[in-house]
Amino acid sequence: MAGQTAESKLLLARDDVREVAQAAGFSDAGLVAIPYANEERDGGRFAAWVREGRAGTMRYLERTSEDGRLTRESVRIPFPWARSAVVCFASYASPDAPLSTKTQSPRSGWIARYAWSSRVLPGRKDTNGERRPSDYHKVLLKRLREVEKRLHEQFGAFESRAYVDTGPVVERALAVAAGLGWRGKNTCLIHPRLGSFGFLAVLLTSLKIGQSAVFAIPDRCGTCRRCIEACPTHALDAPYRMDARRCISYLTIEHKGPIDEELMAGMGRQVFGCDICQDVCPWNGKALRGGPISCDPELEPRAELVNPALEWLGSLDEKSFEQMFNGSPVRRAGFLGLRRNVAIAMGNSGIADFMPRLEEWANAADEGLRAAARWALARLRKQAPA
Ligand code: B12
Ligand code: SF4
Ligand code: SF4
Repeated sequence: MAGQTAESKLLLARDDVREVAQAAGFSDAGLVAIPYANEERDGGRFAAWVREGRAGTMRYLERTSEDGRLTRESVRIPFPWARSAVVCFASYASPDAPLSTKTQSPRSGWIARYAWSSRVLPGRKDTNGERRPSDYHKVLLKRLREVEKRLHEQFGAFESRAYVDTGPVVERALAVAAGLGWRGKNTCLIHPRLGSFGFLAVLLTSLKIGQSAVFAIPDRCGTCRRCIEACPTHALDAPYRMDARRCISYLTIEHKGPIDEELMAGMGRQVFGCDICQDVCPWNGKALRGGPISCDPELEPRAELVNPALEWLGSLDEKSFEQMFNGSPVRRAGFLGLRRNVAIAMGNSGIADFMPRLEEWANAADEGLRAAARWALARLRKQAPA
C-alpha cells in the first residue's frame, strides 16, 4: 500500500485488503461497497426466511430495529456509517481427514469438522507438545483485529467493527457480494478454489472503496443436486433454501430440549453439527484433491474427535465433558445436549450393547435426554432378534 496519493489514501482497494488479510493468516479476502447492488433482494429473502419460521428458536436472528425492520435485513440498519465490508475466508479443510459420508464403524459418531479444531500452545511444541482445543471465533477475531489495526495504520481514523459469526450481519450474503465465491444450493458460500469448508469474518468500515468493478463469481452448481438429495432430514427443501428447524446442525447444536421424533432416524450418527451436504459437494472434493490446502495450524484436527466412539462420548461425565471441550465449539451443545445427541446416534447404530447406557438415561431428569433415550431404546428393541 506504499506510495498512495493523498486522495486515494481514503479509498480501500481489493488487492491491498487481500494482501493484508493473507498476511494476518486468512486464506483469501474480498471487498464490497455498502450498500451493494443486491442488498434489497437479499434483505427481502432474509426477512421472508425469518417470517416463515425457518429460523426455529434462534431468536437472535429475529431482532428488530426501532422502526420494526429486522436488524439483519441491511448492514446499514445497525451500522448507518458503514461504507464497505472486508470479508475474509479461512479454510478449515484438512486434506487427509475422512468424510462423514464414508461408511464407518456403526460404533462411531460424527462431530462436524469445523469443531475438531485445536492448536499446540505457543512455545510448547518441542517440550510436551500440549494440544488444546481452539475455537474459530477466537482464533479468527484475533486475525481480523490485526487486519483492522493494519488498515488503521494506513488510513488513520475511521469507524470499524470486526465480527466472526456473532455480528448482526448475514455474512454469506456479504461474502457473495464481495466476490469470495457463490452461494451453493446447500446455502454455503463456495470458494472456487478452496471449496466451502471455510469460515467467514467480516470487517465493516466507514472507508469508501477505490474501485467500482464488481467481482461477482457466477453460480457453478449447474444441474447438480447432490446436497439436496443427500440431506437426510430434507432440510434443503428447495435449491438455496434451508429450513433450519430440520437441519441436523441446528438440532444438535442450537436446539435445546426434546427433538422431534420424526427427525431422529434421519440424524444418523451426527452428534454435533453436520457435514453431509458439504461432504457430497464436488467442489470440496476438487479443492481437497487439487489443493494446495494445508491445515491451518491454529485449527488442526484433534484425532479423538474424528469418528469418535459413541461409547466414549456416552461415558463422559460433566467434569470430563468440561475438560475435553473447554475452549472448543462443541461446548455450545452443552453436556446434556451432547448426551441427547449421543443417545439418538446410539439408537441409529443398530447395536444392542448400547442398551444398558440408554436404560440409565431413559429416566433422566432432562426431558430432551429422556425422550431421546426412550426413542433409541424402542428402536433398538424393535431391531433385536426375537
Ligand atoms: C444461523 C446460522 C446457522 C443455522 C442456519 C443455517 C442457514 N443455512 O441459514 C444452522 C444452525 C442450521 C447453521 C448451520 C451451519 N453453519 Co452456520 N451460521 C448461521 C449464522 C449465525 C447466520 C446465518 C443466517 O443468517 N441464516 C439465515 C439465512 C436466511 O441466511 P442465508 O442462507 O445466508 O440467506 C440467504 C439465502 O437463504 C438466500 N435465499 C433465500 N431464498 C433464496 C432463493 C434463491 C433462488 C436464491 C438463489 C437464494 C435464496 O438469500 C438469503 C439472503 O442472502 C452464520 C453467521 C452469520 N452471522 O451470518 C453462520 C454461518 C453461515 N455458518 C457457518 C457454518 C460453517 C455452518 C455449518 C457448516 C456448521 C456445521 N458443520 O454444522 C452448518 C452448515 C449448514 C448449511 N448447509 O448451511 C459459516 C458458513 C461458512 C460457509 N462457507 O458458508 C457461517 C458464515 C459462520 C462463519 N462465520 O463462518 N448455521
Ligand atoms: S447440514 Fe446436514 S441436515 Fe443441514 S442441510 Fe446440510 S445435510 Fe441437511
Ligand atoms: S453439491 Fe452440487 S448443488 Fe450442492 S452446493 Fe455442491 S455443487 Fe452445488
